[in-house]
Amino acid sequence: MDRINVKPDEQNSTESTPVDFSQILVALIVGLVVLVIYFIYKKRSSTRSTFILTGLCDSGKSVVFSQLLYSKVPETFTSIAENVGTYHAGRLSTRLIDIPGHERVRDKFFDQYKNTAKGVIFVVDSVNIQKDVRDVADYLYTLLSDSAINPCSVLIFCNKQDEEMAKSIQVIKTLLEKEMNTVRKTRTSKLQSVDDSENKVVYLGKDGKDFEFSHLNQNIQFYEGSGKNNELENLSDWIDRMM
Ligand SMILES: Nc1nc2c(ncn2[C@@H]2O[C@H](COP(=O)(O)OP(=O)(O)OP(=O)(O)O)[C@@H](O)[C@H]2O)c(=O)[nH]1
Ligand SMILES: [Mg+2]
Repeated sequence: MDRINVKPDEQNSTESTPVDFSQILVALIVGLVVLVIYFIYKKRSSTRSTFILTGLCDSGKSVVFSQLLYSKVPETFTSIAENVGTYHAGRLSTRLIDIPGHERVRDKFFDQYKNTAKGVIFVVDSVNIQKDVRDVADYLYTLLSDSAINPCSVLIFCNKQDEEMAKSIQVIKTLLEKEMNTVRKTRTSKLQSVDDSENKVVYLGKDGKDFEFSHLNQNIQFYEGSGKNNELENLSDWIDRMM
C-alpha cells in the first residue's frame, strides 16, 4: 500500500487559524470612541453659545460691555465696529459681542453673529425712551421677527436707571407694547396695499389682540440697571444661568 507522505508544515497550512475575537472587539471599541468624540465635538462647535448686546445708538451697550468684562466705564464714542470679548463666570466663559447701534451698520454686524447667539440683550436708554420709542419698537420688531432669533432668550435691559429722569420697567414695557402694536399695524397694512408677497411681514403676537410681550413664544424678560454705576447683577445673573 502506498503511503502518502505529508510534510508537517503542509499539514498546518490546510488548517484554518483561530479568529482572535479580542482584537476585533478592541478595534470596534476604538472606532466607537472615535465616533462619539467626533459627534460631541461637532455638536459643541455648532451649538449657540454667544451673547449679543444690541439696541439703538447711545443706549449704553459699550459701557455695559466694558463693565461686564473689565469692570470699568470706558470713554465711549459711537461704535463703528463690534467689540468682542470673553465673559467669565467662575470656571465657565462665553463670548460677548457688542454690536454698533448705528442704523447703517447694525444689521450687517447682527447678521454676522445672530446664528451663534444663545441670548440677545437689547439695551434701552430709559431716559430717552419716550422720545425714541418709535425707533426702539421698530428695531425690536425687526429683531423679534427674525427666525434666527427664535431659539434665543431675549433680555430687554432698561439702562441708565441712575438718572433721575429714567422711566421704570413697567412704563417702558407699556410704552413699547403700545408702539409695537402700531409698528405691526403699519407693516401689515403697507404690505396689503402694495400686495408684495415677496416681503413677508411676520405677525408678532396674537391675531386680533393688542400686542403684548407675553403673547410671544420666546422667553423675553425685562430688567433694569445702570452700566455707568455697574448695577448689572441681574443682567450678569441672567447670562450666568444660561452658560
Ligand atoms: N447716566 C448714564 N449714562 C450712561 C449709562 N450707560 C451709558 N451711558 C452714557 O451713554 C452714552 C453712550 O454710551 P455707549 O456705551 O457708548 O452707547 P452705545 O450703545 O455703545 O452707542 P453706539 O456705540 O453708538 O451704538 C455715553 O455718554 C455713556 O457715558 C448709564 O448707565 N447711566
Ligand atoms: Mg458702542
